[in-house]
Amino acid sequence: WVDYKSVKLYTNAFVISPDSRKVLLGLKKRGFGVGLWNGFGGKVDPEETPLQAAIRELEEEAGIKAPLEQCGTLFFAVDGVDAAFNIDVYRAYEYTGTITESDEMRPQWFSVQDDLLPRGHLPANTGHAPAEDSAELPPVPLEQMWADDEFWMPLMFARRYFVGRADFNADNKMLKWWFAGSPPA
Ligand code: 6OG
Repeated sequence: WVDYKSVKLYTNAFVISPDSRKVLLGLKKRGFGVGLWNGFGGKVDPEETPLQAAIRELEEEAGIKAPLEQCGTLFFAVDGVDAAFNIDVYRAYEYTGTITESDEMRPQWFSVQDDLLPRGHLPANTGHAPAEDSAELPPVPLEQMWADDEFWMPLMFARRYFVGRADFNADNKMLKWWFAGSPPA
């Protein structure tokens, strides 16, 4: 495993349709992870909690407010980088406001392909119906996302809680990883 000197707190937030068939992602337009699709998030500032940071970053980057709940914690270490990433992952099944592109992120809805969904039943659709038919949307672009995402996203879409770690070399290639989730509901 990659060694590191310190840990920095980050957030990453996903808005998901209640049937888990659609997810809102953002294309990172600058900085770390540029050109990759991801949830909305960033560094936790010293005076705020991770939940406050998650709500702030979602609003700054996508222009919307959502009742986020934490659904996972991820740990990433990159060879040659002193500070490892502790990323609290949040999800919400509803939002208010108008989804808006920002300097940092271009938001877009994707349809969640069957590979990322649990077999059999998903939890009942208790919220709003999806705004559009997910069949018309492109699938989640795993080939243009961090390599860890395909391992924990199925746990998130199944409404399970998850933890895990992934270590990367200096070229951002994922070297070693483990992920675990709470039992299926
Ligand atoms: P800013 O640079 O925008 O925060 N992030 C990662 N997400 C995934 N899925 N995998 C990784 O593997 C990641 N490393 C960082 C956390 C960076 C944003 O990118 C996420 C933040 O939401 C290495 O402030």
